[in-house]
Amino acid sequence: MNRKLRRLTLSAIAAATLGIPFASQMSAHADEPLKVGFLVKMPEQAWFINEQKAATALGQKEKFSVVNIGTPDGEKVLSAIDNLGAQGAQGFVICAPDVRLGPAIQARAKRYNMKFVTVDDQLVDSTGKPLPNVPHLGMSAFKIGNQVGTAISDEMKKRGWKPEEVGALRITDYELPTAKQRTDGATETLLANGFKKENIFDAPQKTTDDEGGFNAASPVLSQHPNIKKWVIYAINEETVLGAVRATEQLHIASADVIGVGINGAGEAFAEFQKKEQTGFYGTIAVSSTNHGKDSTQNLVDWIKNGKQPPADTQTTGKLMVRSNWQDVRKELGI
Ligand code: FCA
Repeated sequence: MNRKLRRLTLSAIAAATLGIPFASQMSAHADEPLKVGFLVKMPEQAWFINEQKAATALGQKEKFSVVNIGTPDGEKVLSAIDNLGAQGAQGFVICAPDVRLGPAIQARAKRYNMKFVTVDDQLVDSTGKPLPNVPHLGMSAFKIGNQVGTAISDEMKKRGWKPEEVGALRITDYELPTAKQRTDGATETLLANGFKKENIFDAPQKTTDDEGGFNAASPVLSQHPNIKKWVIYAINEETVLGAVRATEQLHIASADVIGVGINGAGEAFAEFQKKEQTGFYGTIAVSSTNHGKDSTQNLVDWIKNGKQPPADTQTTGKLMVRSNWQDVRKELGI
């Protein structure tokens, strides 16, 4: 057989394999150890690196393998599921790049008879409601937002700032429910502590990372040169750090900025280790280790023992600042 023809035949076999019924496909991998996927929307973000690391470590301990995949867009998500299906994986944990991919992800998982659970960002159906029957593990977003608001209010009081002289940069992502809940929680607490509603300025972000924070913050800060003191909050610390960089570029003194993030991962640690305190005051740290480990454990128990995971697990956080970051890190096992 010439080489070209042989390649064609091989790809025809591969195509046919994908089409064969689940039962025979499963049995073809029946004697192999359990394999699951861990798919994340931003594989370069410290939070997600740590989640995947924790999933892999659990697999090593409990003798199953974890395939870590970065899936920054919808097409990559679907091809990752195809890829896992072809490898005989029996399920996956996912933090999707867009929660509206819910029905598409569900349909594709069904094709390979795979179970899946969501972590961090809960998938929604076509009406925007949480996708039913998909177990989820994520932050108690609103409450953690409240903690952000408390941290900012306390620090404002400590610095003796008067509410009328302070602006809030609220970086928003209203298409992602967990993001909206987090910023809504922070806003609620700020207002309850006397923050002026008319001094809160929205800065919608396109991506939930540093760049997204920087790009969202810059024009809003420039539009309000009369405001000399700023507080900053958002879905996560990466976004807040991006916004803090924007204040630095506009020469706003770090003593006049109180940025509080959420996550407690590598970038915050690096910021706390800088010689001088920046406008990044702190972050509500949540255990990414537990998010990775527990979501994977839920999935594996479901596959192995048919034990349906809890529908919605909500985790808590703790304020991490320059003076306590190492202790909190240890405490949360991050
Ligand atoms: C979202 C954010 C991440 C992290 C996670 C728990 O996915 O984008 O940075 O906060 O929730």
